[in-house]
Amino acid sequence: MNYNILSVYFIMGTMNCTKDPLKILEEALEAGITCFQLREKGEGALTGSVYEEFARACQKMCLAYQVPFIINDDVELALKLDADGIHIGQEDLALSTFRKQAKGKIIGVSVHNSREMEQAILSGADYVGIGPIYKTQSKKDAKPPAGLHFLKAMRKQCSNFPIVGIGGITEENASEVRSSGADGVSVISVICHSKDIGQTVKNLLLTKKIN
Ligand code: TZP
Ligand code: ICP
Ligand code: MG
Repeated sequence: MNYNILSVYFIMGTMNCTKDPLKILEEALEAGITCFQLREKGEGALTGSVYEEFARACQKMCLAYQVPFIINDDVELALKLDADGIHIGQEDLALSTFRKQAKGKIIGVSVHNSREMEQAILSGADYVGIGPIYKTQSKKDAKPPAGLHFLKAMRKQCSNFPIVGIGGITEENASEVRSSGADGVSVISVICHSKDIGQTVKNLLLTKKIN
């Protein structure tokens, strides 16, 4: 996997949106997001055929912009739609099982400690998501913010492995996340709730590792 796709990694589900979700996705794609994850999860999440149709609409849009389309948790749908990848948590299906079913797909895993990090790599993950770095409103059951310390430690432990930071990341703090070892920043609310999505995405794309 080319880790440049992690640079500005947008995650969204309909429950994160206060205006048309597909309009939000289109504005974000137009402005240059490098990856998209559909995370239809929590209160008010779509289900059944409405969910599948929404996923297909997101996928079609990502394809038009040649941006990878990743599905959160739902391995079955990812295989059915032939998504570009899947992001799974520790409580989801065993990664090594899915790895065999999903040749060529991008697999991301959320990790919260050194052992999970090692296990994800051994099981064939393509990248890991580390967070929440800062306080987040977007995940009800989020663990307490880990700050930059854990991210720095994981970068030290695995010098080349693709890492994306997540949780409370904004245009203001994205540089320090990159400087702490993340190859990319993963965001929900800063894009979903932006008054000017194009500008927000551009600002995130401009954030750089300092020194
Ligand atoms: N996992 C850890 S934090 C988080 C997820 C899915 C939510 C990130 O959302 P936001 O709005 O960018 O803090
Ligand atoms: N990291 C990423 C990239 N996506 C997620 N859904 C998550 C952590 C929990
Ligand atoms: Mg999960």
